[in-house]
Amino acid sequence: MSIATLTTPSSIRKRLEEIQSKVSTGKRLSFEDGVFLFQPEVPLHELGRLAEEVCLRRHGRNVFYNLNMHLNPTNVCVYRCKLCAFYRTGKEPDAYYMTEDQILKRAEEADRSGCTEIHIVGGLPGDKPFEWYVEILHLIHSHFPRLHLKAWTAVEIAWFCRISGLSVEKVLERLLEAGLGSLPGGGAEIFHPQVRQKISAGKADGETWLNVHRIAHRMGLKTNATMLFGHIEAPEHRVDHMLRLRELQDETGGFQVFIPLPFHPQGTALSHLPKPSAFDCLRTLAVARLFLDNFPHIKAYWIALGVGLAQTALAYGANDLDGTVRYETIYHDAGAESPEALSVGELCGLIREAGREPVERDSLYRRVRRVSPTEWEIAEDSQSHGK
Ligand code: V47
Repeated sequence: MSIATLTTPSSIRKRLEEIQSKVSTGKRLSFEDGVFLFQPEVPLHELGRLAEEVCLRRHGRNVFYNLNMHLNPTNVCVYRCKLCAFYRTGKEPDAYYMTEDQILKRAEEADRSGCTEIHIVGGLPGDKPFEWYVEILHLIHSHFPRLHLKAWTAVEIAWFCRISGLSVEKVLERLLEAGLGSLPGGGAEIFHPQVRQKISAGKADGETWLNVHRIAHRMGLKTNATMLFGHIEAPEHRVDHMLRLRELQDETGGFQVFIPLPFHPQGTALSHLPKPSAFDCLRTLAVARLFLDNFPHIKAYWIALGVGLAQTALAYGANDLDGTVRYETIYHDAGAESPEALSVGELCGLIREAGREPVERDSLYRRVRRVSPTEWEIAEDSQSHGK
């Protein structure tokens, strides 16, 4: 008799075996399956093993990373999301707006150091017109056209529609003309209104978030999706969130990656809550890999998970670590203890230690070939990695 048989109730074991058989025959997990897998009685290692199997089937031993920097043009925001430690009302001494010179300097540093991507998101100040956001993209793109601009979440796009009176299509058209490359996955939080209204009242609701991505996909843009977990939500809310993403992905195919983000309470209005445990983080990543059968990639964002847990996540279904990252503020303001940045050597070392093969990608998951530390090109066989 195995240890797992001894420690797992037979009803749980039977159900887990049904799910294992569904996964190995390529059948989809139901809402109820997803909720079941979040039960602490379901052995984490078995869940992880199953998620790893799915991941290996899709990607072999490849684990992706990129060279990127963050740019948060302002921390001033009209919204007062309880989940957020980053926003300022505008009156505090540390409220800021980056100048054009500062933005260009950051972009120049990114370009000079061989980055392929800048990740741009920020607060939404009440006094800046849509043109301000367009100009930020245009400024960077006109000086450094090689840099992919992964910019503005769906919440920001919905705000731009509101302040400009333009449709989502028109807003995205303007941003594309200015140099937009893809949309990051932020702002998704938890779609279910019961939770969303409590953690991020006022900003775009779940349906609006999904609709912005739907329209972006129809226009040919690739986008990412996140889920903020480990605060006041229940397993049902997490699975509901993933189900809505899976349905939209069936419709459009435009999502590249799912990124489960553990909540960091420090400095937020929810600072009384504990952080989600390492167990919970690994379980959530593994369930995501199994449930989101139509998402190519699952990202273990090392800034949010911490380096050790992100590395461990590579055995629980994740196949992407995000990037070198520099100038991240949203998580560091909320107490994240992860380093400010990782070098390429450190990232590759983490991946190799986990028994995987590091593969540099660009923001669209095309393989990058390094000519030198700062010079790069897209490899010819690159298209196959997007699927
Ligand atoms: O939407 C904010 C989350 C997100 C906190 O697309 C917090 O490749 C935890 O979306 N504790 C922004 N999480 C980050 C994000 C992201 C990160 C990396 C890669 C990509 C991608 C997207 O961060 C927000 C929110 O869900 N967040 N505050 C907090 N206190």
